Amino acid sequence: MIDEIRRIEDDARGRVAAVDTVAELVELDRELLGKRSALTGTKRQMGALSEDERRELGAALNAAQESIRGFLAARRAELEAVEREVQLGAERLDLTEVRADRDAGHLHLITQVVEELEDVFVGLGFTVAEGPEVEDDWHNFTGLNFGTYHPARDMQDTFFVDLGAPREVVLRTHTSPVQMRVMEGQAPPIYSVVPGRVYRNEAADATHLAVFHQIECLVVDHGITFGHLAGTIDRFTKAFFGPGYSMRLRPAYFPFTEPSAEFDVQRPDGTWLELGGCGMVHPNVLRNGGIDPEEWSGFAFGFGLDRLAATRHGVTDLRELASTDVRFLSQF
Ligand code: FA5
Repeated sequence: MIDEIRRIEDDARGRVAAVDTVAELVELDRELLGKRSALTGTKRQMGALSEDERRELGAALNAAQESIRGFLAARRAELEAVEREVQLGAERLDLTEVRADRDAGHLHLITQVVEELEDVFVGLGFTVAEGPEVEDDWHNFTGLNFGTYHPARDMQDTFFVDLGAPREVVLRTHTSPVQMRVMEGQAPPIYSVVPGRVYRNEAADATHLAVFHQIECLVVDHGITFGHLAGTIDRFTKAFFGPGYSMRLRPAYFPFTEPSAEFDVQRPDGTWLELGGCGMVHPNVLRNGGIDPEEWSGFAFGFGLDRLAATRHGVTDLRELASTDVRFLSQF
């Protein structure tokens, strides 16, 4: 009978190896180890044997069962791996194909300009900060010294988010709220730049978009003056635009800076374009950010990145920057 068991085991090994699918293997499992299997049949004949013979045979039977289970499990693992490979192959999408000769994508002009400006400012010792695009009233307006009923709130047509109290949550209208967040998060000296997307409820035209980008700069340190502000903007304009461009500052009003100015750049054809606002950080804003205005002073500016990029690259209509036309995008 021991020989018979060995024969069953050998036979099982061959049959298991010959199976090609997991489904067939399940069938074979039942046939080899189930109630009607040859092994179970052998077990039934054990009653006629002596106790010693039964012990010997029992051990052989168990060993054979274990081996057959082992053959089945090993074959199952092999077949499952093959089936997985086949399935992955069938579902495969090749997203890696790069046609280096043409069709290769690249960063959008605005992203390129953001990265370039970050490099310039990081080189000057600034750190890059970020803030949320969905902002609360405090950071976007009130903390920046916009009085609740002050008409300056209407300088920026606001998209309100239907969340919380009425007019409490907004899509940020400028990157200036990140000034507040930076001041809340760290003590001076502060040298931060903040590029980001901003939103205003405006009709799009050649110089306006409803979703556009700004880069904000905030400096707070001992003894900062308007001279530092003007010098920084001048250096930046020359570095970014190169020869042929000049700049001017015009007196202006922003609730969060005092004095304030607007900053224009003159194109080589003599025309002027308003690029941004700037000024000395208002003492109320420093105080709201937890900074003592008796000890520290600072300047801030915020430029329109879309206008900056368009001006340098001779794009005459900002709406092109939001287009998906490859003929336009591939030029940069
Ligand atoms: C501001 O947004 C102030 N936060 C700037 C500032 C920062 C002042 C720090 C003082 C200190 P203003 O609304 O002027 O200011 O916008 C700044 C610049 O964003 C504009 O000069 C312009 O270049 C750009 N800009 C404004 N509106 C649009 C628009 N609809 N589309 C494209 N660019 C715009």
